[in-house]
Amino acid sequence: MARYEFPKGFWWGSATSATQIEGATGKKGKNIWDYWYEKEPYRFFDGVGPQVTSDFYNRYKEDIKLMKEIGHNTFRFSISWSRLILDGDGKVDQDAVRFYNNVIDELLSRGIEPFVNLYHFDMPLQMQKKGGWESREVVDAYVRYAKICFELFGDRVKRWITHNEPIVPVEGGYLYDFHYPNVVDFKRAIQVAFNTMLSHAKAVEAFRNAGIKNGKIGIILNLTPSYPRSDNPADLKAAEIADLFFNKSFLDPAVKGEYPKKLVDLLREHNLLPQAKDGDLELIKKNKIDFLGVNYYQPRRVKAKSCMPHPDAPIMPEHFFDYYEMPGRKMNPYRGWEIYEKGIYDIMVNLKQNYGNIECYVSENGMGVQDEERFLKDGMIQDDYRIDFIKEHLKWLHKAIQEGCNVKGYHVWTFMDNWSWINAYKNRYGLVAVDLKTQKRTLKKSAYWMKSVAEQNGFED
Ligand code: BGP
Repeated sequence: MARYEFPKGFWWGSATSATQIEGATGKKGKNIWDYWYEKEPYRFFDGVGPQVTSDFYNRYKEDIKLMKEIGHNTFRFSISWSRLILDGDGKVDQDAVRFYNNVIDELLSRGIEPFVNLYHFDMPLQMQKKGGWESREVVDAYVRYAKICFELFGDRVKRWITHNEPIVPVEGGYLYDFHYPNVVDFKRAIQVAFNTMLSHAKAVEAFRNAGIKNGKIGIILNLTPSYPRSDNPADLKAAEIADLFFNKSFLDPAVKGEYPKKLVDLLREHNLLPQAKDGDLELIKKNKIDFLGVNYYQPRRVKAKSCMPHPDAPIMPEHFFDYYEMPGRKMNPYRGWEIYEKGIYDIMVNLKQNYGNIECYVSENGMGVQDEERFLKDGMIQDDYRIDFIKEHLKWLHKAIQEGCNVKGYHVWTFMDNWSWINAYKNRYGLVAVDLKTQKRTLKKSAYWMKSVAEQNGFED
């Protein structure tokens, strides 16, 4: 048996987002999810939309009590932009202010530090109508919203996050058709990515000007490492390009304040560079983050292309590489994602070696499983597979820390079963089960396991 002990003060907790747990109850402006569901409910698993989800809006007290019971010392949630400012750019809604104040105060009263994220895939509908992240006007509205949040909650919230996985709305909304507005256009996708990064840098600047005492600001990125099929130079090149597109495109400007030259050259060569204004790049350069959140679920395996793309097909990132299914890989069949625990270690070592060992933490890691009632025994879901998943990732994380990586904590995705975008409630990720008919919460076996890990600041195995 080995003992895996984590550094003193390690953050143990979980993460979630507004649209996935709150429910669209109370006074709330529509966001793109409310709207898309109204328009195309058949795009969502079993036709379940975002109206009710896990009803956190009404049950936050009970939920926060449970978080404490299972040993959380930190918890990340997001503010819904379209709840706080119904149309995204107008009046601040006082009911929303009360709600978020209550959530923050409740967490603090239980000794759980709130980490607050400003944007988790949930563009207010009125802002999308103005062009979403393609529009500079929307970037400015986001910065105004960020400032309002710093003013309202900055006296108590010390850990701020500008965006969660900003590349996902780019992929989902502008490349691969799994977020509204369902555009397929690489050039527009790149503009969206650039403007999102700009909004991030402007929010960091606003944060510095807000002078929040002891406050830190960061961004959360899904740093999916790109592993080449082989050492063949063609495979290595394919992996390098995938890494530029999907990791360095946000990681480098956020941490180093600069886009990688190779990425800029590649985009220029294909006439894909986004429009920027004078001063944009300086702004990004000046406003680097204090800390980084790393979401990790799966690796990205790539190989050199085997066929030329069809000349009539729109140019896509896959113009430059093919995906590779490694024989023998371990899979989560429900989500269709490979499980590769060592990836979490590789990410951390990369941050240490190439990104100044920036302060970071695992901001999401978890396993979604379908039909979990199958594992119900003695009134509890016996989710040993989830315990194994978390444990094996934690072992690699522990090794990274032993080797000097600056990792401050680990957040599970997620505290309780929640609404997974178009997958709705298909795959359950929670440490706590939610009965969708009654909204009853029941701890799963993994919740007890996480509790003991948090209490002992580690585990034996
Ligand atoms: C991340 C998101 C989360 C969450 C998680 C699980 O990309 O930040 O919002 O949903 O993935 O993925 P999914 O819900 O698609 O199964």
